[in-house]
Amino acid sequence: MTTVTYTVPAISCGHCTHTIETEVGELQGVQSVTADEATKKVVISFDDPANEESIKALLAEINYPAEGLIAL
Ligand SMILES: [Cu+2]
Repeated sequence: MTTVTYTVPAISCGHCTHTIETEVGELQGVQSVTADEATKKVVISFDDPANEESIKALLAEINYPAEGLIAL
């Protein structure tokens, strides 16, 4: 399993974190998603077939683009 942390500047309230957790959580292969309103960080753990490209593409699609990779 791979865990990544992204900064998502568009997070502004609890609805944002809920949307991200729900949408990314539905992606096949994603094991867990934790979005934090205060730090605007999203921690995602995933296995195949999910990958960073598909996760970032989904975040962009739901209007919460990831700013960068913080840690592998
Ligand atoms: Cu919000």
